[in-house]
Amino acid sequence: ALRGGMLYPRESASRERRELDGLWKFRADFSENRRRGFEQQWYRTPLRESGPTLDMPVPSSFNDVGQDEQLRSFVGWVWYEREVTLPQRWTQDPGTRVVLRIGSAHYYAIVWVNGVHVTEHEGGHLPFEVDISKLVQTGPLSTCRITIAINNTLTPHTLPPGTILYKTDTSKYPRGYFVQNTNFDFFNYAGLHRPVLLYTTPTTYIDDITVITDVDQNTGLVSYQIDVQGSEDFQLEVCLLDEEGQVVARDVGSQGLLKVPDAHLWWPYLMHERPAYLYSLEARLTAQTAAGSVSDVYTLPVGIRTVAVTESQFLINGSPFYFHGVNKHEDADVRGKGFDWPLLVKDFNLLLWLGANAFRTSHYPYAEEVMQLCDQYGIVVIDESPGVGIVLIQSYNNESLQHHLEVMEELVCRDKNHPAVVMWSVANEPASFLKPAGDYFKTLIAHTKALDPTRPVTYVTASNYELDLGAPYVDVICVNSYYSWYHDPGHLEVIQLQVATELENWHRTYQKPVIQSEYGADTIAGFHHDPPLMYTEEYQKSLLEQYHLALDQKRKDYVVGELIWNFADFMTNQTPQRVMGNKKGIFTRQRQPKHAAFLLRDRYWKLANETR
Ligand code: BDP
Repeated sequence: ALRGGMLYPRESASRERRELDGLWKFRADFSENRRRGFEQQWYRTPLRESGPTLDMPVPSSFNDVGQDEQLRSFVGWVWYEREVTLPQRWTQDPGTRVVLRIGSAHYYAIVWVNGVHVTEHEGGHLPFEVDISKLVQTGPLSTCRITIAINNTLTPHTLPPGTILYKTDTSKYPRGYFVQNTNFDFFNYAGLHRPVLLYTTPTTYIDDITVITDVDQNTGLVSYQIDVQGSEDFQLEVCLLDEEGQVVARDVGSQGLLKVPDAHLWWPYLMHERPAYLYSLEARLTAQTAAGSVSDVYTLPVGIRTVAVTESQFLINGSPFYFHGVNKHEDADVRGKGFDWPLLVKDFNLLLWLGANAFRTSHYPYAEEVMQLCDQYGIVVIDESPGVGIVLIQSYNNESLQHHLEVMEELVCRDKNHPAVVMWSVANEPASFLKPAGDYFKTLIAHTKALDPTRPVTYVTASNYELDLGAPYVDVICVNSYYSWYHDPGHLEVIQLQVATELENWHRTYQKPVIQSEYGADTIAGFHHDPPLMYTEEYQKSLLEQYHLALDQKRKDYVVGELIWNFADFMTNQTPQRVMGNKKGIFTRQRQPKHAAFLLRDRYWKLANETR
């Protein structure tokens, strides 16, 4: 649960940051009940004192860096530890606040500093942080030991949900044997997936900033609200700077409205000759404290744009926007879901090469650094929660709902200021035909809209349009379908009719814009056959072509987007349906194009030129 804001830690005249990426000490707790680490209090002394440790890179999943299959598929508690020496100005100055921030830890995390429990967090895809000043500012020590225990177990009430299946037949399985089941196909990678860092602020500090933008004729309107912690007696000065560094508007106080005449709007990639224009909102806090005057400075990138939805259109800055892009995963060889700069830049270069103007963060929030690049490049984002695989009736109870509401709070808090984010998706392919789904999604969507009244909310459905109980509450209908793959496999000739009928049914029933939010075919790079057969590059290409013919019939009316499943091949659980992962990528897992990538590239650039 959230206490306060979740501003991205940026350096400024008043703030420093210290990355803790690199090698950490690591141990998986293989004891039968997985609780030896707690019984023996592995956090009290250095981890090596209670047994052997491995070197573990951070950020990375722990699963694929080693040679041990037991560790690759481990379910339970793993322990990370790292020592850090802090500069004196952090440990000696009582006016400095030292914060430990963990970009993500999948799934449940407990954190100790020098053996003292400091925080816990549930959920694998959102950051959490804790003020550790008191611990590092007592005593002569300038070194501190950070211990993080992480449990990747998924239950019907986690997000995403899962089930632990105990296999009790001792003629077939060893005593205590269990497996983790999930209702999504991507591999449940775990560990410290995103940067871990320490940063400082003054003890009176800017805790949160919320920006909402609007446009009136040629004037950009930026209304802001700033939350301050640590003192009641303060002044705030706010400036908005353009890309040349010129101040274009200023105001004072915790709330205000900045007016920018002749504003450069934030436009999506390919929609304007100057897309993704970002202003900088510079907030300066001055406070009077017992120790004298303190100041804190924080700079937030701001894109001025509007988002709106009609019965048949998705509007950005009042112009119809057509999503032509991809669904992604955070996934790569060796590092699993670990954040990686070269991979991130490669993926963005591929998106630009494709002419993709959008993606959905299927099926969980992505790293903050990803969202920042979307703002900078003008790539539009449907920001999805980890609500994937909600199919069990138990997952519709109050415990699950409460957690889902909290996750939406954390997600909106983290991503609310990104101009690239144009819509929230609260779930993917839930069993939305189950009776409790109606109330569940009604509450969840209303809550999300209360948290952020400025963006539309959706979830992605694969239910039948007549049976879907949540669809009345969404702003945009997002539909996944796998015609000629899971349905009528091998029969490309039925796609056009089935896609056109389905899109039409959804729109006629709900009078809302529709996005084809997934479609695709598993394709093993290098497999060829003509006429096309399933799993060949020719089949993927033909399947896409058939979908495109149907989409072209409807996109002038109410279809507002198409997102291919998937950008790249990705790792899955081992099942008889998957050959070393899901192969529906238009790029391989190593980010090399299959034939279909060239087809999509032609199409996306053509679509871009039509709407420009
Ligand atoms: C869809 C899911 C997606 C899967 C895909 C598939 O939304 O996560 O990877 O099917 O089976 O239903 O390829």
